[in-house]
Amino acid sequence: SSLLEGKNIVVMGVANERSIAWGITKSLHNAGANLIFTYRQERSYQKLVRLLEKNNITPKLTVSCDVESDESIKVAFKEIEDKVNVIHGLVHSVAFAKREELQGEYADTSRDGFLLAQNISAYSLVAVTKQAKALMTEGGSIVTQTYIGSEQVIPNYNVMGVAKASLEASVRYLAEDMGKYGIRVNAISAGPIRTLSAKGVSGFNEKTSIIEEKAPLRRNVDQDQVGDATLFLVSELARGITGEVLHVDSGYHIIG
Ligand code: 0WD
Repeated sequence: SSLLEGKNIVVMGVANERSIAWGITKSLHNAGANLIFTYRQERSYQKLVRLLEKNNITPKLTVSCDVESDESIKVAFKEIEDKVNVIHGLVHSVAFAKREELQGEYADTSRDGFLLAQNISAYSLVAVTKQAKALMTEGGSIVTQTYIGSEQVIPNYNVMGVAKASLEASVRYLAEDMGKYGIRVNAISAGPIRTLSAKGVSGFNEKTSIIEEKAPLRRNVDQDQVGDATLFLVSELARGITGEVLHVDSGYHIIG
């Protein structure tokens, strides 16, 4: 399809082949988008370059961006502005919490662990939206990735569940702010998917077997399903949708 022909889309958060952002990359590429990637670690950059080569995807640009730093975000978007000028979409697929705070009791969360999770997993969307807005002069669509741990108590998800609640509230406030500029802001709430980040949360296997047992579709979701749903939200097909959290979880969230 050519849903995104001629559109410049920024993708943040490809760490490796298992990353949700990699599933998203394939969907956006197949829809004809020009892709701009941001990465944090050198290791991820190396992996990304190899993955892109292997899949015959030529990136429009690849820039370093650590969302914990305003300076790094500023420099990254300045480079995007200089080399690409107008962007039409941004995919935010980054989160972080200390491993020791993704187990045991939420009540034991430290102040700095709480703030770190909020900083990288929630505030970062606010910071990048502000920068992206300046380059979305033809309107645009911003999509972030959340998880049901924001709505319900999911064992061990703890500090990240609270950060995702903050992320989802940010999606709504940002949607209101950005709407007048023709920019939509939405989230996808994916079911559990085995990735590098997911390994940091204790009891992951349990989560996927509960989906197979209880979700209406009786199977887990994968990166490609999240990729296609993200493509929908980025594209004009979703032009009437903003401030929404779209569950891509085999229907698990409707089951009591
Ligand atoms: O089950 C899952 N895996 C689910 C994940 C279910 C529902 C939602 N999600 C969310 C995650 O919470 C996250 O927001 O999806 C998003 C992507 O997560 P992922 O694909 O599971 O994880 P991973 O492959 O580890 O990618 C996360 C990226 C990594 O990229 P780099 O290049 O840094 O290795 O987020 C990155 C993380 O390191 N990240 C950062 N990127 C920029 N600046 C930062 C940072 N400060 N911290 C972490």
